[in-house]
Amino acid sequence: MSSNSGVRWLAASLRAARRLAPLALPVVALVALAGCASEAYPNTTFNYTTEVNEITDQLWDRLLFWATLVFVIVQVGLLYIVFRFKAKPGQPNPSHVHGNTALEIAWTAIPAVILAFIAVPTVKAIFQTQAKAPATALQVEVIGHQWWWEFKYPQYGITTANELYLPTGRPVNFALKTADVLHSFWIPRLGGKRDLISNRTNYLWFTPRDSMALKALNGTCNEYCGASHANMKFRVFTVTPAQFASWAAHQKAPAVFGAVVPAPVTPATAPAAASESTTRGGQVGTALASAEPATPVGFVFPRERIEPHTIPTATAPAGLTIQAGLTGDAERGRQVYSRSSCIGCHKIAGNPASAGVVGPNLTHLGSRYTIGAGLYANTPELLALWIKNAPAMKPGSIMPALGKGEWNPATKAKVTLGGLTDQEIVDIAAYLTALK
Ligand code: HEC
Ligand SMILES: [Cu+2]
Repeated sequence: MSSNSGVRWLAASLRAARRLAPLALPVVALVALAGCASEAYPNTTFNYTTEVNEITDQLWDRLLFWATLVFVIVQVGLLYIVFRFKAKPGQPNPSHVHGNTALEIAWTAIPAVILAFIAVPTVKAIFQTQAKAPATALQVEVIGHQWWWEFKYPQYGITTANELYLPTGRPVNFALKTADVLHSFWIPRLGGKRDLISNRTNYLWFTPRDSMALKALNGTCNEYCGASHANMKFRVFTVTPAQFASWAAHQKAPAVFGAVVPAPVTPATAPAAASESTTRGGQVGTALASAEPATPVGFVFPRERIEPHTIPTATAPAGLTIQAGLTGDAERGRQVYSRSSCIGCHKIAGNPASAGVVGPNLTHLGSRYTIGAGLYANTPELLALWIKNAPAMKPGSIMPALGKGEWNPATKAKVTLGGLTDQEIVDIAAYLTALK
């Protein structure tokens, strides 16, 4: 490229840039807004909700400052040289020089100084965010599974799945492990994404600020882990220490079975179904119409505080349906559940038959808001469809299709022997919904 065509190209570029100039201000404003408006961007990580995202954000601001400074200086120098030394007609070739010690020392030393300005705060931030957690921290063991999250609170003897309760004002120390492949644990609003690595425990700790009390937050897997990686979500509920204590005390105990209000799975028969029905057997045997459990359940995150961006919106796949008009019976569901394959994979404290550890712990499923690792709302209808054919609801699901006549991708055959009828499924859904 001759120097003339280079200059022509630059001039054309400048003309194009001038045409685009009016766009510059809105673009800058948009980028700036994206960074600060946490209400408009409810999953933003650029806010100070824990020490970890504060440290990270301050480091980022500092790097951005130095990077911008260098960029501006380099560009101004570049443009100056381009215009000051452009070829003029009749001008002789410039003289060639070879080496300039002063210049070379300068352009080695200046970047070294700039790097020091970047390296010192970076290394400091690494040490701060990798430090050992305070001894008083709440311990939470996080175990990634294809494709769901197991949460254990060893200090409280609690095992749960896909919904994490965190008290504010107390450091929480996550011990991150995986049961299979790599995963990555991230709650954007609280900051501090960290990987789950096979045969190793990673740690991450932070303290949700008091201002974060009573918030529902999204959590995701951020390391590609197979077919349903994108469906491996979880919810975080930040609560006050007193609410946490109440929740934890109840989670430790078996579910209160009897707070059952079996809504019909399909709206068709709603009025008729609601009027009959009492629980048969069961530990409690309260009337099904009564919404009040016999024993008070612990604190559950209030539904009205759940903001739209944390409510699952997935709908059941076309073609997967449950026969209309069936009403679930929780006690009958308990019996069917307790003699089905479920018990080999799931644990329900208080149901001695059910001691599996392959799938999520279902002890208090009725007080969770989501199923399928945050993919679906926990409604009796979606729960029934999930039990009928989990792989159709979530590609690759390790939980097999269990409804009679359903296609089971694992065996490449239709479910026949031991397949559940729609009535049995709806009964099991009523049982699980009753586990508050
Ligand atoms: C072979 C093991 C296996 C069997 C059998 C099994 N499940 Fe599952 N179940 C799983 C796994 C694994 C998951 C997690 C799937 C996911 O989210 O990717 C799961 C998820 C669930 C969930 C959603 C839980 C949550 O918090 O997201 C429910 C409810 C459930 N199973 C109920 C049942 C019932 C009821 C039965 C019996 C009719 C049953 N399962 C049989 C392995 C099994
Ligand atoms: Cu994952």
